[in-house]
Amino acid sequence: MSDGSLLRCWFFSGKKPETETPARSNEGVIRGRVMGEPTWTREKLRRLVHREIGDYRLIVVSNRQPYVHDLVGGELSYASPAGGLTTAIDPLMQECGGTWVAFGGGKGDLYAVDEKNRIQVPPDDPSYTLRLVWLTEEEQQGYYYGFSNQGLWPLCHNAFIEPTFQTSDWETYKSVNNEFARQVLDEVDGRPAAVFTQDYHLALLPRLLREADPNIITGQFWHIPWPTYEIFRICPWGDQLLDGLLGNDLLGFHIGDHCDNFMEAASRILGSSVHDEYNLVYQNEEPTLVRPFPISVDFEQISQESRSPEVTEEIDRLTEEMKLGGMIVGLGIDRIDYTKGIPHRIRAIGRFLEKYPEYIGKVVFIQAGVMSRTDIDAYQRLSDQIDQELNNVNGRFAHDDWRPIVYLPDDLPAVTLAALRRIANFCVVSSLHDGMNLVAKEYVASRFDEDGVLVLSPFTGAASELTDSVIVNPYATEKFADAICEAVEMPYEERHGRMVRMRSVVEENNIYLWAARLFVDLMQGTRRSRRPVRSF
Ligand code: GDG
Repeated sequence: MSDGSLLRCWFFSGKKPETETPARSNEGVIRGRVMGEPTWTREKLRRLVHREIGDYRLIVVSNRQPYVHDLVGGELSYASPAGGLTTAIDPLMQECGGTWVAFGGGKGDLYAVDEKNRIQVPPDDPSYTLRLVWLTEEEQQGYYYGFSNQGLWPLCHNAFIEPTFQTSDWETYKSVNNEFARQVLDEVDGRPAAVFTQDYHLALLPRLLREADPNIITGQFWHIPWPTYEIFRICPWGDQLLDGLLGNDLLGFHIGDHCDNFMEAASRILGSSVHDEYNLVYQNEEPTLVRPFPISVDFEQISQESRSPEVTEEIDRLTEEMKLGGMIVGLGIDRIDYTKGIPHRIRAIGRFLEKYPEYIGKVVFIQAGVMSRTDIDAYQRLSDQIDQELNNVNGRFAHDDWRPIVYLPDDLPAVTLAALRRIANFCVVSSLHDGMNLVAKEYVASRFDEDGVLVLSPFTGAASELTDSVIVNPYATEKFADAICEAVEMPYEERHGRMVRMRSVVEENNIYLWAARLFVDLMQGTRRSRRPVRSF
């Protein structure tokens, strides 16, 4: 069976569990698995891409670049920004080659690129081209901080932060999307190309590309949820966003609910024809295939790195410095964002200690996470709120040199994050709403020892797959406190059984399977179906 036909055998319902504590079974996720087939690897993906891509060039476009250059004292250095997008797409590009077009936001970027604004990356072992787009301060404010992150981000997440829609931000968003289109078209240069756009910053790009060059194959992955029609319709320019996205041959979301919400919005706002048995939306008589592709992590790499001597040394260092010896350790790792439910988590830990005082002095919760979007008021308010909740819980329970919660709001190196994942007896992901959440999958992938408990919000895409986690509503503080207690007290046999099953899910549904499914649908499904169809 060829890789392509094997992929088409896959079916992923993508539906969220209907109850808070779904049946502990992975059947829905691993349905379609062909027993005995090896899991997807970089090498297998590379072969698939080379076979499918033919003469087409692969171009990835995103706001954020995977390697940001800094300039300190005349010295250039680089770092990979924290965030799910880089984690997911960089390994894919490393295998496939091609060009990644992104905003050059680093202080050292201008010095790192050549005269065509290109640089080969990864810096220590180059395998693909990064082409940078320059934006003025004003453009960044309007397009990134404004329309994308104060409009679309809260619009798409049920976190009860009101979206703000400013006409000037929208105008800037449009002009920046045009600038990205100009740069991508320059990169394509009339040759056959498949352009794979990432996320909500570039919703207008596919339509602009299709209008300029109808031969370009266009695909996009929307990394965040798509809201219900009732919520989406408050966006004053929703029709234009939908039309922009329907310039794609293929549009991917993490789960089926988000696809359904998108198709409903297209039908009710634009009057597009929706053929939902085939997940097709027709706009201007041209089809867009709308499908769930649950994103994942490089299971094998994370699992391997987790066993490395560097990680073991780091575990020793952290255990000594943070006095973790003999403690039950809990862990949270997040980009500090109001969608991640961090204050809710801290409150639940406080309630857990109140309800189960026998754990005072015995449990330490480490909250790691990098600050993001600090220029936006809602993020500053979140930071204050986290400080308040922390002071409250630590103030009430700390004694001698023990504190229940240790907060590390830094961009921690990968080795430290890996060590924390191995130290942690349990990991808490309490998002109020999250497209997928890679932290949950990274925790599972790290636990080669097949131990550890994942406490997971049902409002993450990951909850559809990781049904062996302890699933708990982050708003239900009482139940959340009990879930923490359940994680702390879970017997080894049960922890082990659950972790083995979750590892098998993440190992199967890894980042390479995600990329392979997307790629096959992009190159085969859509190229053939790009025929005008009048009506159903
Ligand atoms: C969006 C969607 C979707 C976290 N703190 C540090 C750090 N991280 C890394 C984690 C993980 C990544 O950042 C966060 O990924 P998430 O998936 O949790 O979240 P978003 O950034 O919101 O990503 C999300 C994702 O896109 C992919 O489609 O899953 O739903 O919102 O890899 O480990 N990394 C470093 N230092 C930190 O302090 N280096």
